Amino acid sequence: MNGKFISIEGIEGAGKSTQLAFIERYLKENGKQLVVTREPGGTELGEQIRTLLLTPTKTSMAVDTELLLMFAARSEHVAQVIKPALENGNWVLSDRFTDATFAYQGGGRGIDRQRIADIADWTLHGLQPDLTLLFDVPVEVGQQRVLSRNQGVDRFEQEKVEFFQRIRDCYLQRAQQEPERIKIIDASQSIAQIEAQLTLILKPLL
Ligand code: Z5A
Repeated sequence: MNGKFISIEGIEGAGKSTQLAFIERYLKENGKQLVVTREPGGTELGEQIRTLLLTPTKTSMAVDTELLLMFAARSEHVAQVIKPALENGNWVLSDRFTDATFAYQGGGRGIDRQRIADIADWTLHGLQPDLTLLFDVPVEVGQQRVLSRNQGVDRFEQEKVEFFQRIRDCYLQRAQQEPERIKIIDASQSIAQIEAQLTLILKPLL
């Protein structure tokens, strides 16, 4: 595998989608063959699972169902998209990967981290990003940005501030535990300042 695998993470409204376009442009301008993808999703089946996961429902979804659906979509994503791309020497840029499961289903929903790690070992066989860009903003800032976007809210966006606070804490804790892989971006800054931070991190990888 010669290509690099980059994931981007953060709470809602952190600016991942906005900066994904910048990262894509930057890497392509620097000659990288890049596959841009997302989770949950990235494959036909994965996008169907995404709809199940994000569509608000009248009854609540059991937390284990949510966890297993995330990994079902990811398993398909790895087999159909990520592994083949890396094996062909391409780079992969994924809007979210397994850190999101530790943050949302672990931190947010309270599922035991070891259980998540066990499923990750079973389904991913050690695959993890070479680099994870963690877009970090205070929860209130992220929520304000989502509100000002003026779109409908998905099943996760219906959750309370405390849920997102636990997710942010979990992401930051993981970044502390794995500082070589997970780089924190101060995403409360302006778009231009964030692009400058990203360039500093990405340049040495080229
Ligand atoms: N999920 C999970 O639970 N477990 C898992 O394992 C995985 C996922 C893989 C997928 O949603 C949901 O699935 C997610 C976690 C869960 N749920 N939540 N919440 P997603 O990743 O597709 O969507 P999202 O996280 O909700 O993304 P988002 O709301 O689109 O946020 P974003 O991409 O980080 O933000 P954005 O769209 O780039 O920016 C939001 C607005 O702010 C927009 O109007 C921008 O113009 C504006 N913006 C962006 N940057 C700035 C700056 N720097 N200043 C000012 N304004 C800005």
